[in-house]
Amino acid sequence: SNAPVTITITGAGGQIGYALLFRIASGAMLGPETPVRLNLLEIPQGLKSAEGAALELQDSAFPLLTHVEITDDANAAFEGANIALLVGARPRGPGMERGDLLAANGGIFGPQGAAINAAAADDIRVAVVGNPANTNALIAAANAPDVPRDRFTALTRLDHNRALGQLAVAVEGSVGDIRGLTIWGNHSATQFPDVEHATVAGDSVPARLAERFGGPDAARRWLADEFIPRVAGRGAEIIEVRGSSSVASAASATIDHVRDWVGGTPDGWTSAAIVSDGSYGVPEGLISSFPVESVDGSWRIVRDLELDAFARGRLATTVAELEDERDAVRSLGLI
Ligand code: NAX
Repeated sequence: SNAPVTITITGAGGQIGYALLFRIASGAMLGPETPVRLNLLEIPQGLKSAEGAALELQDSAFPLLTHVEITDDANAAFEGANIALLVGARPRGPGMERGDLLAANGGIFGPQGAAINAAAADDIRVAVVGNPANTNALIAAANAPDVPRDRFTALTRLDHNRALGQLAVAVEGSVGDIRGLTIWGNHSATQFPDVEHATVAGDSVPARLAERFGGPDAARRWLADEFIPRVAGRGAEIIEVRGSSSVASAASATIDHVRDWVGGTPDGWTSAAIVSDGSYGVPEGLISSFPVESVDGSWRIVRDLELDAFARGRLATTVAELEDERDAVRSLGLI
């Protein structure tokens, strides 16, 4: 049988951690043939919750789960890690300025990057979920000079999946028939969910929307005034309706991201925040969401998509925010 894959999960005692662990142990992320070892990293006050989850993992008797380790020591947690899911982060507290938030997260993602550099396996793949995810990934990568930059990614798959869900309703299609959707930029309110190249069961999505809303101008208004704000604001909507932030959908998107990264994207492109090589004018080195395919275990940016003036404007706005965050963490000495 296959050798076990070691997966480190930070913030494993939290909400998303709880939703992730059981799906990973069941084989949803790496498939039914791959045994998994779980290393759970928490801060001291989160250890009990992680221990409780570990007891329930034992009680679930997952045949693929070979070992669970719980620790508050980052070097121990990333020892031999093949996959790292960085979920634990410092949320914005009352009265906290952006600089304070970035500094607090620098204090988490800097040392975790260094521990990954020191202890992880050569094939380490990192997915940052904790917010601000893109910039936390940038900080971790900057502190792991021996790890190839392209191993550090941030999650925009939840935004992608949210966009699929909204679009399926609008075109009266099913999410599984939609291709060619992209989330560009930052995992934040400035993100740009782009349907210009999307198809549903082979039909052009913009054409279907024009039919549905009574012409291309009306379709464009719906995209700008309803669809984009709904997708970008979905996190807030979930908090409003549910009384607590997205958890199971965030875990599910994390599973999708890693499953596709390791296993490929035979059904066409998806979205992930990866280090920019300068494509589409996104400054090199920023961790920005792109249309990506996974080929031989690596993300590749889908090239040569035509962006119209609207798309270029939206992309410029979200990239400017990423540059601001990068400049802020640079001036704080975090990268
Ligand atoms: P919780 O507060 O339930 O869990 C966070 C856990 O992280 C806690 O148990 C805490 O003790 C632990 N933690 C804090 N600092 C740590 C450190 N230095 N090392 C290890 N563990 C640490 O939050 P949860 O709902 O699980 O959300 C986790 C993160 O995901 C948040 O930053 C949240 O903003 C972010 N999200 C990101 C999403 C995305 O699409 N990228 C969507 C969902 C979510 O909002």
